Amino acid sequence: MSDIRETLEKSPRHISGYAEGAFVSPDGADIEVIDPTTEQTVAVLHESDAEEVDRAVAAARSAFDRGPWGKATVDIRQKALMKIHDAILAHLDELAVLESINTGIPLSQTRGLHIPRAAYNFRFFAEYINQAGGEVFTQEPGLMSMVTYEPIGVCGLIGPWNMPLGLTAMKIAGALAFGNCCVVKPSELTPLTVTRLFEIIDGALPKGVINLVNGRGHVTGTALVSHPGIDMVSFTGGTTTGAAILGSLAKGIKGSAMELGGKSANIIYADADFDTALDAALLSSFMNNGQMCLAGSRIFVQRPVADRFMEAFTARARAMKVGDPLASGTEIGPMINKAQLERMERYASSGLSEGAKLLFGGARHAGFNTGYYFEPTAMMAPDNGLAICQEEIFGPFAAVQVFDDEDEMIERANDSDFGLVGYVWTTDLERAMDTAARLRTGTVLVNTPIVRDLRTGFGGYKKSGLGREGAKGSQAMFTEMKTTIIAREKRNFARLGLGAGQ
Ligand code: TXE
Repeated sequence: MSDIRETLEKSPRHISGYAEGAFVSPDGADIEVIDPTTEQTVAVLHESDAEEVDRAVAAARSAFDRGPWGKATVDIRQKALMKIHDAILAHLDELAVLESINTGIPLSQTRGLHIPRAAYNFRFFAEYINQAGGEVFTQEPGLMSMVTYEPIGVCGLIGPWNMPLGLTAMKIAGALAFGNCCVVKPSELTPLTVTRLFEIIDGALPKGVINLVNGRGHVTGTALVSHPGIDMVSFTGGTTTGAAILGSLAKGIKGSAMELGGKSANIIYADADFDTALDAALLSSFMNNGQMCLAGSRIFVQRPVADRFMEAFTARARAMKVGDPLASGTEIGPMINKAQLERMERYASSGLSEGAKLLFGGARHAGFNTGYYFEPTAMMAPDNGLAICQEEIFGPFAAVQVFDDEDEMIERANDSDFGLVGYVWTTDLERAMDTAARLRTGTVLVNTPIVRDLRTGFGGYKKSGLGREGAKGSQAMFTEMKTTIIAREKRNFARLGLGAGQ
C-alpha cells in the first residue's frame, strides 16, 4: 500500500482534463496536491481555464445534440454503466489507497465503504432505468395526457473533497443513466480518484459523453457554472459556495441540485438502547474524520442518562486510534488541509469562550510530526446558540447538549439553518414516530446510524440544499418532464370567428 505513496512522492501524478474522448493538458496554473498525512506533494494539477472549460462543454454539447447517447436504448446505457461499475471494482484496492492518501480518510473506510459505494451507484442506476417510466392519464374521454422524462442535456457535476469518488460517482451515474452528457469537476484538493476513474473507463462511452475539468472553484468552477452551454449543475459542497453557484445559474435560468452542509441533531432519549446509541454517536461524530455533511455531531442526550453517556463517550473517543490512514487499525486520520486544521482550532477556542465545557480533545494532536491532525473533540454546550452548535465544523468535533423536556428539545433540534439529517434513539415506537415527524430534516434515522438507501431521496431542508439524490430524486434532477396531450377522437371546443351565437 505505502509503495503507491512512495511512488507518488518520487514522481507526483499529473492531473489534467478529458474532453472529446481524450486527455488534454491545460495551459492553466499548476497546483500542488498535498497528502494531508505526510504534507508531501502527490500530484500536480494542471488547471483548466475558461478556454479548457469551453472545450469540455462544447464536447458534451455536441455529443448531446448530435451524438447517440441521449437516444441510446436502456440496454445500451445499462451495459455502459455496468462496465464502469466493473472497472471500479477491478481497481478497488488502488482507488481506495489513492483516496486515503489524498483525503486522509482511513483505508478501512475508503476500501470498505467509499469505493464499493462509488461502484454500486452505477449498478443501482443501471437497474433503476430498467423500471423507470412515465405516466399516462386518461380521465377525460378521448384525451390522453402522457408524461415522459427526457434527458436535460449537458450537466455540470461539481464534487467535494470529503468523499471524492463516492459522491461524484453518484452524480455521474445518475446523469448518464437518464441520457445526459456531462462535464465533471472534482475538488481541486482531491482530484486523484476521479481523474483515475476517467483513465480506467476510457473508451467505455461515446466521445464527448463524459468530460473532465480540474481546477479551483474561482477559476474552473465559475467558468463551468456560468457557461451558457450547460443545462444544469449538480453540486455537493459548502452552503456559501452553493449560494454563489445558484446566483450564477439564476442569470441563465438554469436548473440545479444542491447537496450542502448540515448540523444534524443526534437525539438520545433516556429509554434508548444505551450501548447501541453510544456506538452510533461515536460513528456519527468521528467517521470520515468527522468530515461528513450528515455527521450527527450535535448530540442531545436526556438528563437521566447524560452523565453515563458523557463518561462512556469520552472514554471510547479517547481510545480511538488516530494515525496514518493507510495503517491498519487507524480509525481517524488527519484533516484535509492546514486551513481545515486551523478552522478546528478556531471552533475549539470559540466554544470555550462562549461557555462550553471541554469533555476531551480541543487541540492539534501532539503525537505527529507531520500531518494535519486534530484531536477528536467534544464539548458540552450550555445552549443551542453557540457557534459550535450552529455552524458546520466539518471535523471530529461533537457538541453535546443535555435536555429534560421533549418538546423543548425538538424546538432546539430544529433551531438550525440546516436540515439535512436527524438521528433518534428510543425504544418507544410512538415517541420515535412523533420525533421523526417533527424534525425539519430531509432524512430521519431511527435507532440506526447513517444508511443510504438509493431507492429513497437524500437531501436537505433549509440551507442544506435543493433537490434529492437517489432514484426518483435523481430522475427529477437529471430530466425534463414533458407533457404530451393527444386527442384520440374529435373533440368539441369553442369555435371563434363564426359570428355571434355560433
Ligand atoms: O468546499 P467548497 P470547501 C463544507 C464544509 C467545509 C466547507 C468549505 O463545511 O468546511 O464546505 O469546504 C467548487 N463555482 N463542505 O471550501 O468551496 C470547489 O472547487 C463553482 C460540505 O472545500 O464548497 C469544489 O469542487 N464551483 C460538503 C466544490 O465546489 C466552486 C463537502 C466544493 O468546494 C466554486 C465539502 C464556485 N464559485 C465541504 N467555489 C458536504 N455537504 O458534504 C468552489 N467550487
